[in-house]
Amino acid sequence: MQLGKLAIFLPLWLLCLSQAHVIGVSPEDQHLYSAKIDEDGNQYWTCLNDSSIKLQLSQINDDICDCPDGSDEPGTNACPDSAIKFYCANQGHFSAYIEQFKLNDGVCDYDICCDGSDEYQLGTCENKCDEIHRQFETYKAEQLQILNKALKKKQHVVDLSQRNRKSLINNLEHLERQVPEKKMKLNKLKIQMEDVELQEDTPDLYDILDEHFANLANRIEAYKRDILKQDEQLQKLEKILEELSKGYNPNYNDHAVKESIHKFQEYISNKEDGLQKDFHDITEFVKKIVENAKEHSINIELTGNGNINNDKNKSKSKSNSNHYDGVPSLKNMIHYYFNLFAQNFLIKTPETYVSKLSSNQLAPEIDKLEEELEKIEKTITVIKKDLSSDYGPDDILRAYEKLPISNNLGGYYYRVDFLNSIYQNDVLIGVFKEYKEGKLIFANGARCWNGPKRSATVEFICGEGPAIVSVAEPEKCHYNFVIRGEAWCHPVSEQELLQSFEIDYNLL
Ligand code: MAN
Repeated sequence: MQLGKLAIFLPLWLLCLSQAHVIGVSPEDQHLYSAKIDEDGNQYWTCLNDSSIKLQLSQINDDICDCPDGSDEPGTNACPDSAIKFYCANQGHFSAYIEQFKLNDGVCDYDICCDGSDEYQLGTCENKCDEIHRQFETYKAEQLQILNKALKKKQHVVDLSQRNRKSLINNLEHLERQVPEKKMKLNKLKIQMEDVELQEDTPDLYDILDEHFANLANRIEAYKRDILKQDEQLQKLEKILEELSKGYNPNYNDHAVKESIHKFQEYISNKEDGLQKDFHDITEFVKKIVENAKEHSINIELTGNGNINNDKNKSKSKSNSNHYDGVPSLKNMIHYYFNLFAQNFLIKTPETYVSKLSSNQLAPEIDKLEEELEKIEKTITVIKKDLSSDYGPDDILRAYEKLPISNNLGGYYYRVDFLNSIYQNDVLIGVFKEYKEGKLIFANGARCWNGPKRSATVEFICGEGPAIVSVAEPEKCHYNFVIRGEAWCHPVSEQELLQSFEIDYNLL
């Protein structure tokens, strides 16, 4: 089918005829320069950014700027402010775009247009793409070899930073595990301390007992006086009866008198010795009991059933229990009731058992534990902050944490301790502040004479290292460091290599 006939059936805007090759335009964009046909069958073209501006096809690349965006002059330098660049095909190498002002200026810009097409009007630049591409391939191979070596070294650095991170995490976990255990121990000690303090503050039960015993002693003293009085009267009575038994006249044969005297003599012969010695020293004795009780109670330990279990007292209490079988002596009675009282009122249950340590012994232990805990918690905070800090991709700076580097540059000895500080001879340039946008920031260094505090920015480049390759002082006492190292290398694309590639013109 002929194109003219097709035009009858298709809307005009769809009818775009293929246009001859437009110089300066890439093959992908050639379609933008296709001719359009108006209602009268005439071919035309419109500016790319303004379709109201209709141009003849011959106005494209006619060295006169017609379109505001310069799109009608892709192959000339007629539009000075045009953003449009000239396309070089660079067959055998990489196609590229060159600024229009470089077109046909008599200079062969082989670094961009290796085919010399930027000088197409003069035709003075022969195509050097084959040679340039050969050079590029050699450069690429060298660079990739260096880079692969560097990336292997980088992997070791990454491994080291991961190991450093891991050990930090291990340390954190170890410390975090200690916290609950230590807190529990501290709590226990504090509870013990409270109990001990309470115990120490509580009035001594034995002092209270002492008072009770003193009352008891007074009452016993009163009984004793009564008994002594009665004893005195008894002795008087015995004396009367004794005199009667010696002086009565047996010849009167008075049966009642004889019977009474006989019973009296029987009474005298069976009579026991005088009063016990204990009985005479009641006050002293009660005092001694209280003292003994105090002494013994200190050694009291608890058994599971809450009974007194005092080894020292075991044999005593056993022998004492034998005494309770008979008529209790005053001494035994006091002992018995004291034990009973102590067991019922003085013994604490095992749950409320208090430490044998005094508050003076507990306090330093608590202080020590509190200090330990505080130290641990501080370290935990520091580690957590460290772990959440940005140390670059793959945490790379962590690998250099304890590996400072140094170099003599411009008459100064520089020492960079990555996450710590930078020194110029013995002058502090700055302490590590942060890692920001790929750079290390150091601040708060030694103040400059009549100037600010010293500070620095550290940038990194890929290459053999780590090494300080340059130090500049763009402003007074602010320093720019460049550090080179494999850790800052990364795989590169062919396009990136092309950008760093430099032609050896001697070989052309
Ligand atoms: C020293 C060095 C220099 C700095 C001057 C400022 O000489 O730290 O880098 O510029 O002091 O007085």
